[in-house]
Amino acid sequence: MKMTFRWFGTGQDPISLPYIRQIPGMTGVVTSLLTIPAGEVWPLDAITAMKDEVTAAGLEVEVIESVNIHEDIKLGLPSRDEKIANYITTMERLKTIGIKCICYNFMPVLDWARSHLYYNLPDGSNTMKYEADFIKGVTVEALAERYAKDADTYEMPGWEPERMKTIRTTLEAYDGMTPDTFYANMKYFLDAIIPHAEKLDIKMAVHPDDPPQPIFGLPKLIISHENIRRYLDLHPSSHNGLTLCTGSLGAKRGADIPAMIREFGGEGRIHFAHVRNLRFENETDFYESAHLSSLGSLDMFDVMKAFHDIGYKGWVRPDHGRMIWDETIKKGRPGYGLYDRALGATYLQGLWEAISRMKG
Ligand SMILES: [Mn+2]
Repeated sequence: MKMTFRWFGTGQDPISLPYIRQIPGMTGVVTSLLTIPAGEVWPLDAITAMKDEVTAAGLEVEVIESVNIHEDIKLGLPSRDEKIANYITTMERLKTIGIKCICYNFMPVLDWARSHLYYNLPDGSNTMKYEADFIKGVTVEALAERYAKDADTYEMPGWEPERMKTIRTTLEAYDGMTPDTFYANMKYFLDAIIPHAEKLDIKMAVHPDDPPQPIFGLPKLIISHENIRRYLDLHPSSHNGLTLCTGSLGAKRGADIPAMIREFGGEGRIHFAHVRNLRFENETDFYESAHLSSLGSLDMFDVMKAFHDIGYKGWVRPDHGRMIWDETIKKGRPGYGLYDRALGATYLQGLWEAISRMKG
């Protein structure tokens, strides 16, 4: 595996590249151009400038998270062809700076959702939390407002004020959409882009829906073993793969994540991994705990063992972390402080080393 760290870009992330480089074992960053709206072609000069900046800091950039898919593609509107063509152009441009993997998601309208961005834990740290009843009782506008207030000057990916202006209409567009239609729209997209991904040798890695249950009446399809199987089968190719996110998939009670790693990873369909823990408070509610197995509901040893057993050579990053050691919003985006993620990265590498050594 290759250990990486998510970085939101200059002006978007208070954590500097030199700090990231000092995390033991860190090989590179996973990044994006947050200011380019979904559906538009990424400017080559901005792509090159990002690459130069990361390289100058002594880090690699091989994975992009994310190149977002325009809503017209998800909805299957006639205008999707133009957006898909733009997507392919962006892929071609990313190839010129050596990008090898693109993480994206097929979540309708909204990216991830949490009830709390800052939930206080007994040790004085705070973390993101999902409380199902809260989400049931809140409007999407009220939640967006809460994020905007809590996240200070940052725009939360997927919850940008610009996107919120038309949120009602977008939500309504999904009224009555059946899973079959949604899968057909996914297939249309994959059939169009995967041949280009193969030609460019860029591994496409879909991120599961987060949380793994319908919210605000929206369909959530990439949430389980069966769904992922169906998605990968829509266009069988080694370049149509998965971002295995333990936190997203693990938020569904009973999910057997090591089994997914062994099956999909064994077929060479896992290209990127987000490895983090979470702790259930009841059947549906959870908070994002520190990475250690003993502090969460997921067994990180079993997860890393499964990756090791399949000979995983792809990219891994620690995922969301708690905010600790006086980390305020000025020091990191919600879930994306420096310290807890750095601790997570070293812990995961410790597990990896132990598993390797024990196998001799
Ligand atoms: Mn994730």
